[in-house]
Amino acid sequence: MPINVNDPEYLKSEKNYSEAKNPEEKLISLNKMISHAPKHKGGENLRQQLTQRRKRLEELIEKKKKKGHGGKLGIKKGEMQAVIIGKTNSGKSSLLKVLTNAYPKINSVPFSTGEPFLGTMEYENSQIQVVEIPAIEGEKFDRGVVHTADTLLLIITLQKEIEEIRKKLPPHEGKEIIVLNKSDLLSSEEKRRIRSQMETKKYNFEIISCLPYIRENGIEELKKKIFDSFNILRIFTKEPGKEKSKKPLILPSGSSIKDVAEKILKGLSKKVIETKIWGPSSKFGGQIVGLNHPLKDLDIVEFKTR
Ligand SMILES: Nc1nc2c(ncn2[C@@H]2O[C@H](COP(=O)(O)OP(=O)(O)O)[C@@H](O)[C@H]2O)c(=O)[nH]1
Ligand SMILES: [Mg+2]
Repeated sequence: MPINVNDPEYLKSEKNYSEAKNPEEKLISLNKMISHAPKHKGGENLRQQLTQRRKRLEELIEKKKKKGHGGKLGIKKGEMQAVIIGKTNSGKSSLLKVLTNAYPKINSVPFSTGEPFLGTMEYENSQIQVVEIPAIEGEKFDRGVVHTADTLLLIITLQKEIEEIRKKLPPHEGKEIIVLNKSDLLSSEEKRRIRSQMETKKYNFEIISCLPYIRENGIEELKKKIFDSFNILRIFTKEPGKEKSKKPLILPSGSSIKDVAEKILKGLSKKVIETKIWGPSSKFGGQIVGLNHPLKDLDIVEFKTR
């Protein structure tokens, strides 16, 4: 019996899955479908079908790689990726530069960005990948990167550009953040008016300037919005009697102890005999919990294995 799923996130991913142009894009949407599939007993069949489909897709991608075609030289997607999308001269390269360690070309020649540029934004102990892609009006606008990104930064200088950009976007899973750039060219009165209009429209937005020496340029606020948009958990692990790991594991929100175990013990969560937890999801430090215990951001997990 097929069951009826009405989770909006699931339906959105299902639609994106059917519209995806290649196996790599399909896999990303399928993974989202799996994470939003009903967890109860009635959804068991569906979950099984989806994971079987995932296995076939992964095999297909593997085969394609071996044959050596389809492996379009490009960017290996990190766990948290934001893509900068906008018109020519809106300040895409400048934004990449202020957010990350990248040194893209910056000038006012139209369509100067012909290839994607990549930078890493360090934020709260995590690395976030930021990609600048060619302008939306040009031929090199890269729909593939937009389709798979976790977060879309729509960079504009005028509010009407929001709809112009949205019209050109392929189906995507990522959340949108609207970034109004060049605010240094606006008076405080104009800024206040724009802010209140964007608030009325319930946009997720930030008003910024990429110029150096502008005070209250909105960049720190934007970094926080980007980080918050990923919906992830940072989980530290430790071995009995030792310090916690320096770098956290990154897991989707809603993950449980079992997901951590699968990730670090490579599918051997059956080996775990006892789990202790410290941090936001624990009642007290060192609490013993089961594999289904739901995690919170910045938890520390210790496994005793056989
Ligand atoms: N006044 C002002 N100019 C900016 C700002 N950000 C970028 N620019 C200028 O806009 C032009 C285009 O910038 P660029 O980053 O190359 O835009 P791109 O074509 O979207 O990559 C350059 O002359 C930048 O110096 C800003 O916040 N304020
Ligand atoms: Mg550029």
